[in-house]
Amino acid sequence: MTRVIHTGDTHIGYQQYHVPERRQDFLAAFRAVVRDAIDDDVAAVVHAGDLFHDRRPTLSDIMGTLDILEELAAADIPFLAVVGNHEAKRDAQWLDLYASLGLATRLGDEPTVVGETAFYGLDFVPRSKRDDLDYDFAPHDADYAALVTHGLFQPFDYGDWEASEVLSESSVDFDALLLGDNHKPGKQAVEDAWVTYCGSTERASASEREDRGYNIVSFDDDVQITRRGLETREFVFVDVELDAAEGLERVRSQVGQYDLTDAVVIVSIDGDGEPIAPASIEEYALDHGALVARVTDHRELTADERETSVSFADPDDAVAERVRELGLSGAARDIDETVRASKVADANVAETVEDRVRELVEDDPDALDGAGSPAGDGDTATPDAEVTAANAETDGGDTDEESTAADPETDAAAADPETDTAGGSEDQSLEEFL
Ligand SMILES: [Mn+2]
Repeated sequence: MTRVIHTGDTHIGYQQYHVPERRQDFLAAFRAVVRDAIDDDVAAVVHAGDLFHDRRPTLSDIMGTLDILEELAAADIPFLAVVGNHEAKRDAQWLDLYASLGLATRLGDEPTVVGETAFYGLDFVPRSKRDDLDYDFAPHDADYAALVTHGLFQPFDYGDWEASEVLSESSVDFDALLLGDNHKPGKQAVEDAWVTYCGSTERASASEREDRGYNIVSFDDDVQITRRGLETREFVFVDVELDAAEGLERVRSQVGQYDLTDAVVIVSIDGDGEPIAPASIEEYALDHGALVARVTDHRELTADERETSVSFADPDDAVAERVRELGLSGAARDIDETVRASKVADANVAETVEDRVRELVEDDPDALDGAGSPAGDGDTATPDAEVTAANAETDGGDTDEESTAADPETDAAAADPETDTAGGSEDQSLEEFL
């Protein structure tokens, strides 16, 4: 029997909502997983990509991660990992740095055998490169085999690649696909194998409402996958449906029913009622101890936008999907975020953006190139719906999310396939954002 932790989408370095506490949270979640692995004495920690939120993590995030991996190594538990779309660099990967220090194994087409199981890896593959894959994995003589990879696979939501294709094309018979990229956990049986997402370990978007955690995978006669939860930052979701005569007081009293201490408070207003300044709710939440508060007033949408936007269960999901299609570079999203950041006063936005662009281009002349697959080809959402999703975000969306891609100028500059002159996309395969 071989029992491992399957985790991924850790997104270390993500300073969500522009607060340092959130940045710490993402690192802390990784530490919690590793400590569980040590307490539980599992055979390995298998990481399915997006250890880092972007391909240029800060030194403190690199060091923090190093500390955690050292703890794991001291307990003699191997860390087996692949590279996700967020963190992928052109040539060497951060993972190689940890591997060179003996703290990680970068999985590939040769088996890494732990206990009775052979683990293989496939880094995130942009859509444009998938036809070139040979699915040629070296043989093994272990009892079980698992492939670890990062991408959006059918039969799960947003899947743009069939898990069954990977399983049937591969030269090795896999008992399990251990996946990252979709932050929502799940498992399904496909072609006699288990295909499973472990989910993210901290909420990288307000659409990730469910509790966070990771998978425990046991290879023993058959493959068994169970979930274990993680203690993460409290998120308080308040959805208020207002009647015609209701307004601010009603929303406040709804929000006031929760313990907001140190929480991220996400308020969503719908229905009728009086106009409400989101800032007044946000202030109220902060006064009651919230770390961050964000208010989305869906009533601001026009009738047309409402009609189309109902095709999405959650505007965050729709925007996330759209951003993936756009293939915005990390730099473009970074600038977009600066423009929307509540902490940058409007008067300073132009200067801040100019500084940021200069920094980015000095650092990497290709920083503003789009990433990979051109928008729109063969995708599921209709163009109308995409546009509406973007508008919805502009009008009332959770504008602090990294996924806000609604600014038309940003879109045009970053999404135009012609600007992608790099000839490939693995250098910044930030197809994003799941
Ligand atoms: Mn991710």
